[in-house]
Amino acid sequence: MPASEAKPVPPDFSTEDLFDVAAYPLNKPESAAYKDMLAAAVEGLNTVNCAQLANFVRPETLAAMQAEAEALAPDAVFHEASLNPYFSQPPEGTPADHPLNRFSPRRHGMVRGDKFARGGVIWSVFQNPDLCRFVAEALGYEKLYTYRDPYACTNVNVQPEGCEFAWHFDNNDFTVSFGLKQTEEGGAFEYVPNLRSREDENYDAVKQVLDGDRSNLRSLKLRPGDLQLFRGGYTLHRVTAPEGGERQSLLLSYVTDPEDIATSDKAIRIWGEAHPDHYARDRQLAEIN
Ligand SMILES: O=C(O)CCC(=O)C(=O)O
Ligand SMILES: [Fe+2]
Repeated sequence: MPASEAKPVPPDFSTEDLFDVAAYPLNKPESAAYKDMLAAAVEGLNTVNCAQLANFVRPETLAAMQAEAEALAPDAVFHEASLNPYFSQPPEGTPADHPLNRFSPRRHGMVRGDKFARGGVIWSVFQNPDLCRFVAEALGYEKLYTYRDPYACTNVNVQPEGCEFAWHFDNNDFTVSFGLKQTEEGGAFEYVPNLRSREDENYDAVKQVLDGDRSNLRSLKLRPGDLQLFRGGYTLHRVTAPEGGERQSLLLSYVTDPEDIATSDKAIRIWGEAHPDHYARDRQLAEIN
């Protein structure tokens, strides 16, 4: 259907408004089709720590999400740093070619969670209870809650042309992302599943990947409207530099503890400032301790 004939997204943004429920029946959790969708996601997560659900968002909704993200991208907080895959500092005496000593530049922007209009589509996607339940079921959690941190709850990651998001392991257990904007060349999500475990850092294998070994590497392109569930804690991954434009992804954060929120120190480290809710958290923690 040409864009001019696209139906406008109704203002209440139900599950049916937001997502392609014919292909992904989020609204019918008792149906066989839902169970098939869930089984496919669980299979991806259990085998390669990643599940991609292509064209998850309805086209009209995607256009509205892209417009919101595009309008807010100039407000993104830009981060520029030289980081190793662990976001750590190596102990003294670490050999130069050791993964702990392999620093790469990273430059990207993050649109803060409080910037999104509460009646808008991006916020509605984040707050959608059917999506939250599906994410929890796919990742094997009894229940997840939308993260209440005012800045880190949901973000648009803006990756400028030519800027690689270099090899790393995530600090959080999992990420939920939607593609918003993609370039023809570059901007690929590359990952090597199960490279380290709780017991073994497996530095030799990490080093081989950093040195260019692509033998167990998987590469996917997160296209606008795709949903991706990813366990990044044990999966070395990167996003290659977008060519000929910028890449944007929407990151949604869910937590197991509904009270969870960053302290003011952490917020300032990430965002350059803190919100009154972060200071309230500091006071709450001081009372507990
Ligand atoms: O933009 C993405 O698809 C994910 C980037 C990433 O790896 C991260 O935010 O840790
Ligand atoms: Fe990551």
